[in-house]
Amino acid sequence: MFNRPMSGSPIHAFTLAWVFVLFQIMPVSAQPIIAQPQGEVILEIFGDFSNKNMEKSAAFDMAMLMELPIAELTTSTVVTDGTHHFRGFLMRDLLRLIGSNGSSITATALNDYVIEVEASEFDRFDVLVAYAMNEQPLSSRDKGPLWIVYPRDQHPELQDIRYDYRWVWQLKRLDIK
Ligand SMILES: Nc1nc2c(c(=O)[nH]1)N[C@H]1C(S)=C(S)[C@@H](COP(=O)(O)O)O[C@H]1N2
Ligand SMILES: [Mo]
Repeated sequence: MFNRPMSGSPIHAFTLAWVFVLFQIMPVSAQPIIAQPQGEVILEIFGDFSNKNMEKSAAFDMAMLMELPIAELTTSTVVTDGTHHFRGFLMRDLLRLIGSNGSSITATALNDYVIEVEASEFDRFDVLVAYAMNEQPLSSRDKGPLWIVYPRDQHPELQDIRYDYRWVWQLKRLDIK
């Protein structure tokens, strides 16, 4: 029993003191500030998250979305022939940026197609919000400007109709709850 570390040891107290000092000098909120969109808003997010840049939402133009860490993926899709190279950002990086507190994400498209997805899915899989396919920007005539793309070739369990309908193209809005 004598060689067990004692909870009141000086090192432990020192560590606690250091953590306390860190909290004093850190900014109150470690949340990144989301800038105001300068261009056309192409994605707007509503609901249960902490980091807004509008009164009730977080609004993004394309330039802001392209500042997120770039994620790439080559996969087949259910609506095109062969495989394609997609570039965009990870849905979970976007949710982290806005400080999402929700467990359910509802995605809405320009044609008012709506689908609800569990937020934990975006931690389990590298789901992209793509803005380019085969080095070309996605246009709104062709699934763009934003298309939710699942890594379907990388995970056989995603090759399923239940996931096919989560590939929302012409994504315009997310609601978090
Ligand atoms: N914006 C938008 N995305 C959508 C849909 C839609 O109607 N609008 N349909 C979903 C469904 S039901 C499927 S199976 C896949 C493929 O749909 P498509 O074959 O009509 O392109 O896209 C999904 N994404
Ligand atoms: Mo479908």
